[in-house]
Amino acid sequence: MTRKIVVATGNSHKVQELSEILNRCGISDVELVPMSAVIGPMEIEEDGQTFQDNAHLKAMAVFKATGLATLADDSGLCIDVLGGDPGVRSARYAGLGASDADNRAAVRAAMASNGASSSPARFVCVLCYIDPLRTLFTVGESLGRIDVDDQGSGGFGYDPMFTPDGFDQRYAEMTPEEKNTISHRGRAAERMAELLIALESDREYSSVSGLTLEDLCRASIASALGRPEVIESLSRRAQDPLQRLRLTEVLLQSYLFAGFPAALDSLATAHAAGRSSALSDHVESYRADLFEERGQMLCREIYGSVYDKMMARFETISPSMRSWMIIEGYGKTLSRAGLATRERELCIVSILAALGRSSQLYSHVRGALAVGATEDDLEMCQNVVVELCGRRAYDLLQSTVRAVVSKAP
Ligand code: ITT
Repeated sequence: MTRKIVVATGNSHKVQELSEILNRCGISDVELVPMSAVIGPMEIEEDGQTFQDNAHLKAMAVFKATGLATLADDSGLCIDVLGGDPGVRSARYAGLGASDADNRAAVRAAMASNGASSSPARFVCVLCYIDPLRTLFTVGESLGRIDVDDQGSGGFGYDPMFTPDGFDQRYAEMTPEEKNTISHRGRAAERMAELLIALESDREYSSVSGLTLEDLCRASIASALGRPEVIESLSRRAQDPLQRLRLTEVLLQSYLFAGFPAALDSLATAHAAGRSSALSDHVESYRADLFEERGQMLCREIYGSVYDKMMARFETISPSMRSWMIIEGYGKTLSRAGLATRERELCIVSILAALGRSSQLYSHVRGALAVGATEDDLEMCQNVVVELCGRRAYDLLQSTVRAVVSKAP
């Protein structure tokens, strides 16, 4: 069955390039639909300070308006002699409503006033994907050089001025396939395709990956209980960037339940045993409003009809704690790219069983089922728990699962 993803852009070149790239990456069951075909043109104020913030703003606006899975692209050109300009203002460097030719002329004028006819530069693209269960970000860059004259007639925007490193042709002189293979958008979209394929089907993922969901639950418990030998062996098996990203995410989120020192120790252990470069770890710019928004969305997804009651109760106990939980916990940490919500919840269930936190465990078993986990998934958690923590934790988890399932509508 073909899934539709709305592309939150008014730039038809982006839709075309993204479609070609995702197709090439083997995502054949996805149809990218321009937002104009679903809701018509929409004004979205791009007032973020970073590409990431703007990509999120666009994706969130269209996701809210349509309720459909949405992909947004924020991109631009950063030129060294202009101190990184035009950057996030690339589309409106010559003013709101400026054409591509106007913007190129504005770059030419700015470079001339710096006495430069050429400069190192890079294109950056941040993609943000939002559906009801997750928010994913990927980033791609292409390094090269900007010259003030135009050459070639392909592509769009600053393509006639940009020569990527290792080539002597401008982007505008390349075929779409040549550009898409090496471009910032190509890189970000390839990475997004990897995540979408991996998160869509755990089963498929497990068969090509060294780390299964069971292993991620093991890593969670090992982080909370301080079992470096388990983390070492899992880290050695996390070969490719996607596996490292998933392991890192599991260890990072363990801080919410086991505290910073435990999470930091396990990240250090995983890093040392990984042999390769740093484990993948993506620092998002801190935006409390953004985290609050997506935290509320995720928390509501997990807690369903009890969400409002729970929030009201927290408000009477401690408004600060309520806000930390939503902003820091759900919005900043548990909404990050790399793991599906169901996977995050099963890892949390494993940790809570290991730590014997019975009332939180009850909520998260219910939450795991609400975001698509099955009773088989919970049985898998029980097996991991008995393996690493013994009978007592296993009994707690088993009786909790029974209690939740018996109360399910
Ligand atoms: P949406 O916001 O509606 O997606 P936009 O074109 O305004 O469309 P951005 O705000 O992300 O998009 O600005 C991106 C600008 O950066 C774009 O208009 C070009 O000027 C430039 N740009 C981005 N990717 C480019 C590429 O592959 N080739 C040439 N110029 C590019």
